[in-house]
Amino acid sequence: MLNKAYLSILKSKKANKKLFALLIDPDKFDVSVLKKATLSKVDFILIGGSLITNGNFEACIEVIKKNCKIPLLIFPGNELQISSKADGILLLSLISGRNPDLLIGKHVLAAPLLKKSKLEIIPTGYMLIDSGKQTAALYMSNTNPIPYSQNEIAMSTAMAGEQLGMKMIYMDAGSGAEKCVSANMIKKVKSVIDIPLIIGGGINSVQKAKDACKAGADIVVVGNAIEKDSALLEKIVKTVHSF
Ligand code: 1GP
Repeated sequence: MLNKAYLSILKSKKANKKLFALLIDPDKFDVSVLKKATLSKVDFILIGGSLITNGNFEACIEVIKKNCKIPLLIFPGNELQISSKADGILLLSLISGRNPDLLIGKHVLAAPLLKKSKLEIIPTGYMLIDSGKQTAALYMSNTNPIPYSQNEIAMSTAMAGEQLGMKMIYMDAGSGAEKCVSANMIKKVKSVIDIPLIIGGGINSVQKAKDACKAGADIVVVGNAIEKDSALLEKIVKTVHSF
């Protein structure tokens, strides 16, 4: 297990270079996005979903690996979403919630498989932030999110994640969120951790990507908005990279 992806993230963070990750939901995968992702210089592709119904996770990974060279990291919705064909996995522990299965239970089930795989494992403290509506991630995880304006709770949770040895913190308002994680919360969390900070959920415009970067995101994740309008991809990546 090499730390290639994580080392490149650390290197970018040190150089103050923001990164962009495109989230692909296997249920809504359109192969044409891969060419656009390569041309736009997307830094990472994340693959996964809270619930996959039609899409074939494994087949989707094969198609991505065959058609582009962008590092592919699994963003697992559950323990079934593991494949050695990807480059790595964000090993998420849902530290904003109090569901033991998502803090450690599923990890125990997945551990032997992960051990056998050659996947780069990046332990990631995953925090769901309230966005004003019930998201798939919230419902499926059976947890409460951190309230939208409770910056202190978010700060303490992120600090605890870092102290527990997580390599990154991912603050997520949930796919298609109406309200993104607030700039204020991003700024506050950023001020108390040294590990890379990933921000996602509801980023559907250049301005929102800019706001997340300005507030302190090291990596910006967009999924939904690109599924709806792939022309946005180039503009958002350019904005993130120009920071
Ligand atoms: C969801 O953070 C990701 O877990 C991306 O959210 O699909 O709203 O871009 P969007």
